[in-house]
Amino acid sequence: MIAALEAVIAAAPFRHMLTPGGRRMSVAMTNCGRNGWVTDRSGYRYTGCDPMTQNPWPQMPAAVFNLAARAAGAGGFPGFTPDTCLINRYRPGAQLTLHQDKDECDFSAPIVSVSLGLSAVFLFGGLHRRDRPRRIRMHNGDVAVWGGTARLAYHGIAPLADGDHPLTGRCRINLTLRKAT
Ligand code: MD6
Ligand code: FE
Repeated sequence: MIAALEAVIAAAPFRHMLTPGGRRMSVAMTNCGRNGWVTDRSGYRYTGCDPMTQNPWPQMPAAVFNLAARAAGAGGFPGFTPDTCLINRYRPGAQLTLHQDKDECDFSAPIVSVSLGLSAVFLFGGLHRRDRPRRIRMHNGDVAVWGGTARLAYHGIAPLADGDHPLTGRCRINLTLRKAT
C-alpha cells in the first residue's frame, strides 16, 4: 500500500491547501482517482486535474480500490466503487476541525477511511455541530466504513501527538475513499 502511494505522491505531491476563508490547512493533501478533492479561495470541490501540475490526478492503485471495496462490503455496503481517494498527511500538531463530508453527489455511497502510521484521535459527532463528539483512537491499519444515517455526521481529527512510526516516520497518513460523482 505504502509503495503504491509513493508513486502517487511523486506525481502529485502533498500540499497545504487554502480554506475558502484563506487559511492554510495544517493537514497536507493530495489525491488519486478520477476525481480529487481540493479547496482554495473559490471553495471546496472535486476536480479531474491537479491544480498544481494541471495533470489528471494519478490513477487509484488497484490495491487501494480493492481494499476499500472489500471493507465497504464487509461493513454492509456492497458494490462500492470509489472514484476518488483523498490522501491526508498529518505531522505532529496537525488537526482537522469538525466538518461534514458533503461535496459528493450521492450520499447513499459510504466512505471508507484507512489510517496508516501514527495513531490519531478521531472525533465522531452527530448530525449537528453542537453534538458532543465521541473520541475514537485510530491506529495503523485501522479501516473505518461510514455511511447510511452516519454519512453526514460531523467529525474531525484532534491535534496529532508527536511520535515515530516504523512505517511512516513522524506522521499519520489517512486515505479517504468516496464516490464523488
Ligand atoms: C482523517 N478523515 O481521518 C480525516 N471523513 O484524517 C475524514 O475527514 C473522514 O475518516 C469522512 C469519513 C471518514 C473520515
Ligand atoms: Fe471528513
